[in-house]
Amino acid sequence: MQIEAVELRTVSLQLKSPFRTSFGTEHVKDALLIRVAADDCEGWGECVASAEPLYSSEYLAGAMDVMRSFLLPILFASGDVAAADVGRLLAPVKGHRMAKAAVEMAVLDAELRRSGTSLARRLGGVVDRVPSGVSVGIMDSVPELLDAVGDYLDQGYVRIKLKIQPGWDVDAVRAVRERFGDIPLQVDANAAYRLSDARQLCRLDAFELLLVEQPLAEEDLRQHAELAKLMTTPVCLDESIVSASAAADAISLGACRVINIKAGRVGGYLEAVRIHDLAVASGVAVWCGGMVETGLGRAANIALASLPGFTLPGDVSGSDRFFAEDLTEPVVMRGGYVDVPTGPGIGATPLDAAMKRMTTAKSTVSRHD
Ligand code: OSB
Ligand code: MG
Repeated sequence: MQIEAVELRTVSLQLKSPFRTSFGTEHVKDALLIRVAADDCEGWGECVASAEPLYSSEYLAGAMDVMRSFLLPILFASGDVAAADVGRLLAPVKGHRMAKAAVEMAVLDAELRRSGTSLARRLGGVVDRVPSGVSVGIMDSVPELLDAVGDYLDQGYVRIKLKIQPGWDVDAVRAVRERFGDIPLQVDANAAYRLSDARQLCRLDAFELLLVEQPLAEEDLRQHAELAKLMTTPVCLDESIVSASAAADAISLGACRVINIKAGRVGGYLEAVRIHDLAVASGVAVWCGGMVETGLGRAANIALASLPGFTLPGDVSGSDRFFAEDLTEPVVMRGGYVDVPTGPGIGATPLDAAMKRMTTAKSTVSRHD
């Protein structure tokens, strides 16, 4: 397709409750959305960069700038563009994978809407619903945590992930195990530990967790491999896996037995599928991560999670896990599952009224600007 115009839009969604991780506390979700328009189709992308560069080096205003200054001019100059070409066309620009992923997602959505194909079908999905896990933030107290976990279990979530950090780890996990027994349980440290904390991390081995996610820093592949030798709990990587190449390195180093795949972090849904394929071929389990996406990114993540290698429940919760109101029809979790969208493209579209209310800024870049 020949892209004629691109709309960049920031939206702000109120969170139902603050979401606290080892790197900060979010009260609102600020997202960057991109809409590409060609003469016979349009498509939506969502950029997972946060307002501040605390999870990774990318951040929302930076993503918007790199799109406007570098990524979109390349697409406009490229004439007829297919989604499968976007990664290669944007490769001369180093890094900025979250921005690139959003651009590719929008082109992919447009292409699939035009052909009437769902994203799940295009990526190779094999199921029509996927099990739904929930990520539970750090709380002020253990009783508060137990209330939150109890509520999610009552709603039907099939797997609980606890955010941890030094000072909020073994006691929190023990309390959840004692209250709720043998539930599928895992933890996510968002790089809050160092290899010298190995003794404390090994204390988690007593609780038969499914995995410990990203205990050490993004760059510390070798140190994750050292830690993995010391722990019986499987080490899972999130932040460290920025590409299929990084995944191949991590696997061959023995740095992880499990990978959290987030399309935004790795430069797009097509690279996400390559990591899935590589992991399956290597006997590494994968699951679909989340970045508190709106209904757009949430729908696309569920499509990705329908591929056969996603053998562990993902952070693919219902919209109401985070938002009282989403900007699309909400993703609904029922009986522990969310349905894989079947409509053309990502299978979700913004609702005009909600979108209008939630928009904080909007601009358009055209081929002829
Ligand atoms: O590390 O998985 C993470 C949310 C924002 C940034 C990083 C992470 C998260 C989550 C997933 O834990 C939350 C979700 O979208 O369900
Ligand atoms: Mg994580």
